[in-house]
Amino acid sequence: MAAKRRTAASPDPRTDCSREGLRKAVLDNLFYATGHAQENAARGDWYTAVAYTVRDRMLKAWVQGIERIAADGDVRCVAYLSAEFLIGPQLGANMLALGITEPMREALASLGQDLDAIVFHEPEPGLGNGGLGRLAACFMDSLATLGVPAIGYGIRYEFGMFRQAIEDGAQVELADKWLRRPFPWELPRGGQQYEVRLGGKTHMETAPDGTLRVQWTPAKTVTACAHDIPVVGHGGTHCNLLRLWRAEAVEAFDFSTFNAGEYFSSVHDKIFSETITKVLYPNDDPYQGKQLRLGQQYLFVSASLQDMLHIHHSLGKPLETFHTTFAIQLNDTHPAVAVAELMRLLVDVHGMDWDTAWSVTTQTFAYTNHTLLPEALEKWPLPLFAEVLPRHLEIVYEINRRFLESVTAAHPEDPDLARRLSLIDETSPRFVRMAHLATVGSKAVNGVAALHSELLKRDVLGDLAAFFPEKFTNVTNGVTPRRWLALCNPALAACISNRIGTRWQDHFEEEIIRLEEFADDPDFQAQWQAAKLTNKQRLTHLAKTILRVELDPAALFDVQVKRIHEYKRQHLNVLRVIALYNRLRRNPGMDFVPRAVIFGGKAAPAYYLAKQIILLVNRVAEVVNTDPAVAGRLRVAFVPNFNVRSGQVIYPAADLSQQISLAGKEASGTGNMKFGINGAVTIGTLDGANVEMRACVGEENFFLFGLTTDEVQAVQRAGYSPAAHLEGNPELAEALDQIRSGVFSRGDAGCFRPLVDNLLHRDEYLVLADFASYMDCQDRAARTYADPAAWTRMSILNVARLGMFSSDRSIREYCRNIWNVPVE
Ligand code: GPQ
Repeated sequence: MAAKRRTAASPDPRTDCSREGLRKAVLDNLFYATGHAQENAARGDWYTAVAYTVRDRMLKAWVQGIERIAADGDVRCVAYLSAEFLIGPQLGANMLALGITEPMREALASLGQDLDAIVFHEPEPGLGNGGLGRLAACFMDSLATLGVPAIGYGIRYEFGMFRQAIEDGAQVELADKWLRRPFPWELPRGGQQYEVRLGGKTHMETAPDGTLRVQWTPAKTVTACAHDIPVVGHGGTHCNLLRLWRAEAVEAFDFSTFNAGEYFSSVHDKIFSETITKVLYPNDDPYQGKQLRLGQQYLFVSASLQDMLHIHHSLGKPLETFHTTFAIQLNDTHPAVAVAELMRLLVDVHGMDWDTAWSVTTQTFAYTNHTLLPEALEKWPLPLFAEVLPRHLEIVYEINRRFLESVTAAHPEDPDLARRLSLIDETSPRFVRMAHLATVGSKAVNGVAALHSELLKRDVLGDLAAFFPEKFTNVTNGVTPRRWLALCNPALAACISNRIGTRWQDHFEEEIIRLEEFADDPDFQAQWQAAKLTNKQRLTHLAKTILRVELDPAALFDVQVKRIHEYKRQHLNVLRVIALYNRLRRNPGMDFVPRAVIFGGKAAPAYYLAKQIILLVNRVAEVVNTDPAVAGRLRVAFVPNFNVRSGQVIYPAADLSQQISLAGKEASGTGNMKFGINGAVTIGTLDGANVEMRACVGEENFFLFGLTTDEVQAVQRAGYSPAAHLEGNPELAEALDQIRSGVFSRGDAGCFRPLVDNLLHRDEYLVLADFASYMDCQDRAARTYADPAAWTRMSILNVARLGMFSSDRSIREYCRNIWNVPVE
């Protein structure tokens, strides 16, 4: 009663969301959390004060969320295991979820501060490479919004994705010290620490009850320490948890060596331990067999499973029912060692018999595959695996022995099948096949777009799919409409909400389709165009300040931002820019729709050809942007350090979205969806989720080009000859010749030789084969753009019809078809 009276009289200063309440709280935090008076506070201090103010308003839901997971054993909790969570800046998204953006803006304005500048100040936690890590973040947002209890388990890298600088046109990698200032969104959890063992040997020992048990004597033990980040759902009522592990030495010093005066070697172990979570491996698709990487994977998997067992135990439920407490999703094979680790914990540590443990394990896990590139399937050399995880290799062998027995029994007619399905690749050198371990240990396996899931079953995991047909399924990716429309595109969001209200933010699929009826409404079209123009001006400003490139907001903004990879074919895009440039030079008076061609993306530091592509884009930009013959009608810009933050400016400004990977190579793509829901029209191949997007928006609202997957396979079977495509295509021959002869390398004829030779003699991703069709399609796009009403209609219909690409829809499908978790 007393508490109630107090609330009515004076609201709790930690939860008050009124303008005045926020103003007071920000000032309070500014003084007590940063130690600065208002007059002396720098932008970073204001950021910290605002962040703490917002965090305070999340804590109640956060504590309730954790309690719900720890106390309610009846609802299965989703554990999303991922080596990457590319969560992006937190402040803006959290204010949006709580619905306090506008009162906070006013509160800060009354203090002479600009909210947007403060939001922009936040360092980005770059804890992921690209699509896979960002998908995990979108899924966490949707889980919280749908009120599904979930924990995201991952790694707290001290150095996230490198910062990309462009020096003289080339990529330079700089360390990303994102923790230079304390990260206000995390809470270190001293109580959640687990020991993780590495290396050493195993032997048999007789347990007190007389049974034989395997004992693992590790070479090293490290401590995994939890750092929790809240993930608040839209509306602010439900909050989940991202739990990231940091490695620490068990003992900071080895006191015996320390006492002997060996100061440096005594610190050695501490350094080794902390190295494990020091840095994110910056590769997106192809795997790299590095020992430290296996150590990272095992550390976060082991700590997460120990944590889940601890939670399960505290609910008082028997161990055999572990799978009723948790549904564990393996985000690609990076956490697949979890299958062996759960078996070890159940059998070796808790004394469960093998069959029961296997039944629990295979009811607990599900596995998502994210690639069609065979070279990207993770496989660990046996000697390396044995050195880091000797006990797990024995467990993998035992799983495999039993599995292959069942294979041979079921298919005596196919004596080679066991070799193909085995968890061990027996070719020399021998490997552990992580995708096989994940599949055998899971009750469901899914691809991330309809085409991808079909190709997985047909090709990449064909034998496994034939053996376990009931396990294989599809869940098409999605993106959160909160961050990727409401937050990043306030202009378009307002335009949409003025017509259909704001319910689309958390009921995207149901509501956004209502825009369809306004597609031809001239008023609505005018508002739509005005919003796009605002966003193009925002990007123009960014390009001017960081690149000193002048873009014309009236030009067609034609954008390709994503990791740089040959299969994504940024070089196809550059070849077309060169061809357009040549047309303009030859015929300056031609009718030409002005274009701003914008690129962005990071190359893996060791990926030579990808780095050549970045250099080529920048060298072409240098020539095109300074040629008076072009007179600004064609501009090229490479935006450095593409990340979530810059994506939030780039996606909303695009007119045309380039999704031009070779058919059959991109598992899904999610940038395609982010562009689409921001009103860009797609030019693309029938690859990944493009196929479903085109089906949704209608073929007349999508610019399609290129070979289909089946045609690609036919071309490759027949023996592909790239040079043959030069003959009928002088524009293509000219462009390649110019690159080779030094037109775009300041006269240095050798500069792009590796790239050009590769295209002429190998061209694994059929760039030359698709060039002509791409050029034609680009011409069609330009002609359509010249008719603003027709283009705007397409743009509106794209947004209206892309409702299914909300990650809320993906998460509902996971809940119903894979996790068996109730969802609205
Ligand atoms: N993807 Cl295997 C990554 O970002 N990293 C990886 O290691 C692998 C896949 C991407 C994939 O290339 C895209 O097509 C998907 O849209 C994305 O994962 C999310 O599923």
